[in-house]
Amino acid sequence: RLQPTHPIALAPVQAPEPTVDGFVTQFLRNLNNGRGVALSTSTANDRYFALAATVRDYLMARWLEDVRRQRTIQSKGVAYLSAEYLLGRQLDNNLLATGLTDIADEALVACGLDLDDVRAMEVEPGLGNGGLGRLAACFIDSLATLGVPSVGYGIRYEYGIFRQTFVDGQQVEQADSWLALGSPWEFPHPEAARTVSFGGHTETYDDGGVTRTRWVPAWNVLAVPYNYMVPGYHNGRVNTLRLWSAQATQGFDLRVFNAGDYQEAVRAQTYAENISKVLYPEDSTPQGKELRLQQQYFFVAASISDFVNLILPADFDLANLPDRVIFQLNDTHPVIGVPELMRVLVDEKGLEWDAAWQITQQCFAYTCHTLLPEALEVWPADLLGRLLPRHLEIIYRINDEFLEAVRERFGDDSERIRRMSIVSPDGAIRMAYLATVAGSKVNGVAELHSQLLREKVLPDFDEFYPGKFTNVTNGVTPRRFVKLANPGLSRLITDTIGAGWLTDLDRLRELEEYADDAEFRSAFRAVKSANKRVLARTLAERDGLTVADDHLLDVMVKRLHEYKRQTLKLLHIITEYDAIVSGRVTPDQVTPRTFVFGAKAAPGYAMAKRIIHLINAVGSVVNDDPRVEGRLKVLFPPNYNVTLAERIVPAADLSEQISLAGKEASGTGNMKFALNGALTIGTDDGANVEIRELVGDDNFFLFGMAEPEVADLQARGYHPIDFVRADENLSRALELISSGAFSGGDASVFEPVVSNLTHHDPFMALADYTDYIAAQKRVDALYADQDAWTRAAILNVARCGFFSSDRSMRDYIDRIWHTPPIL
Ligand code: CJB
Repeated sequence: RLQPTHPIALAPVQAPEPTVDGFVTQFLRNLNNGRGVALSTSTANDRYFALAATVRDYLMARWLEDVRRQRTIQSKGVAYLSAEYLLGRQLDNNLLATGLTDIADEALVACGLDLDDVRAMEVEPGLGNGGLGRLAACFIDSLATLGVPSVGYGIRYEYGIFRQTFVDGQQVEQADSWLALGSPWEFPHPEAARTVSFGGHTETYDDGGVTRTRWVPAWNVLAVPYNYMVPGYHNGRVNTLRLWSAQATQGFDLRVFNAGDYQEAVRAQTYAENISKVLYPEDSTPQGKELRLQQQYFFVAASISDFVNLILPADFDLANLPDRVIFQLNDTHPVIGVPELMRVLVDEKGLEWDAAWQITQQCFAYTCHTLLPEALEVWPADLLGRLLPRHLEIIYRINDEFLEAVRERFGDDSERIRRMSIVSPDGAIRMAYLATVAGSKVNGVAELHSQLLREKVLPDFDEFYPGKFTNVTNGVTPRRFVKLANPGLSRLITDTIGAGWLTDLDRLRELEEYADDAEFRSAFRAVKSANKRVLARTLAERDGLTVADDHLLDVMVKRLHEYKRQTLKLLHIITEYDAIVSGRVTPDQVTPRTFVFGAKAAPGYAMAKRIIHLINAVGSVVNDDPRVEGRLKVLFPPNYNVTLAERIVPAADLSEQISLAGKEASGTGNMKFALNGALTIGTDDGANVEIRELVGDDNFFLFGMAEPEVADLQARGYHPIDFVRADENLSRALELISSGAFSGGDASVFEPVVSNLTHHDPFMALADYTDYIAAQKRVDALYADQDAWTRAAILNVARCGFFSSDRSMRDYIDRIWHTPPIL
């Protein structure tokens, strides 16, 4: 215990003065002392770092206090385990949280600088692939805003999601070296590194008459924590995100180096550091790669060790662990944490197996984010056994005892045992089953998804564990996706219903009555137009693209995946184009539309990459065809990311959420668009169902088969060619692609896409085509009546407050975590 005597050391940490003078002083101090440069000689990067440091300085006192207090109170908190956090830029978010945006703006002007120029220096940390990683980022924002004690645990990938470029319309991936100029938001703590072990074997030994097992690993790496502040909105709360970076236990081998074998000297170091080198760019399709399992165990083992050995007091009675923490498993990626906690409790802390299992079952909960069977992770037993031999033994024992309990309940039903076994018939470990057996709760991410999860994916488990399954519908943070992304709309809302809605998003309901107010409607439309101009500027600067004025902005941004059906969108565009060039309609008969795509394809997903190529190919033909008279435009800015989403979402008129029913677990882009006043054209899938229920059928363009119809058609036998024959527009659109119209006459280029659709069409795009086109006609009709359209858009905003991630967090707290806010 420290015994300081100086009064300053005794006082709480002081934040700088929240005034322009205070800000300027701190900023210059950071520039001079932190960067070692004068204002006059500083670079843009120096200024960005100094500004970030200044914002940090304002947050620091609260952060230190919140950490100190939680150490003292030791109240129950959330340890959110996620392999991905797709954070987006930090500067504006942190300025917003502290309420310092205007002061910072003025302070920089007073220094002869422009906040926008400094802003532009920030590189977003792309430490996630898509929805799952972005959800984790929204959740930690909401936890801080609600004042819930929580730590986000994850991996500090040296390279995040790849940077996408297009070369001749085809995706080319480049490494995302987001750390090249350093990161001003992180605090490394090498002294708090945890050792994480791999390989080797297990052995039993006699411990005073008791036979125990221990793991004798073959190699270790160090997990070095990097802490990030997670500030709540205007509540003074600052939580922590702790990302682990892999480091060799020893640096290079000096002996080997001196002998001249430089590569060999750093081999072990390189091997260790590869663990946190790069984010796997697969979305919804886990790769059975050894390095990926290493990553998963690496961050989970470090996190559990951090919590158990560093955060808990030394004399903590581990029987009480469930009163102190809930480890939330964000999909199956961290599920290896289950046998790890068992190993720690039994092998390291000496607890009896049964007691440890009791504790473990209360300390985990599992969120499933998918229904695609190929996305449920399984690990071959030999791989797992080679890398984590003790964990494999523990998994086998968990499985044996679980199956014994199943037998007790249902008798020796070998079919059921085979279905429910954590170990599959071919010896692979089903991580979703392990998570379900170990978790106190299992949740899906939207009502429909949770229902299908229970009924179709894990029905045996639902029967065996009544009450274990629950739903928490996803949400998005209104701070980033309304306030920061759409300042115009935010101002209009505050001017209309007053402040306070940003942390109480249900209050948006108060806007409903203004849907019929002509003045409000025109203000609302003006905001949308202004947002389109901002987007136009962004795309011009970023990609040299031009956005026409007065077009309906029709947007589909999300990962490229066949189940999401970007091809269906493309077929609509081609149909519109074909109608004009074939002379069936004149250009002035079509609604002027700009179609915006944003999508990355997993580098190994050949079909997805072909579809990207096709979108670009269709775009260049449509955009350059004078017969279209500019009434149809296709824009596909490369490298869609959080920063670009913040520009696209507020500008959109129409949100495309057109996955095959039963495939999109939830979607969260759908929520962001609706909250920003875009209307949705969508299937009855994921959270679309709940959006439509809330906004009303009149304010949502529903089309396509519902999930039971999909299942029906599948059962009857799906023949896409029948749908081609039944709809001339569809056959013409496909024919146009096949003819080489979008590939300079070379019919072979997109042949695989067309033949896949006409012969297989695993996600039934062709079956939903006719209804989709009909729904697009309803879009055109409503858009022609701007008052009616705007009314519907306003009602979307007013009725979507439910989709705040603050509500999601409250649901998790009530249904799963039982971790009250500590304010
Ligand atoms: N999701 O982003 C991913 N990656 C996966 O591996 C599995 C699912 C998405 O998670 C989001 C957050 O829950 C969902 O909204 C989305 O539907 C799902 O595809």
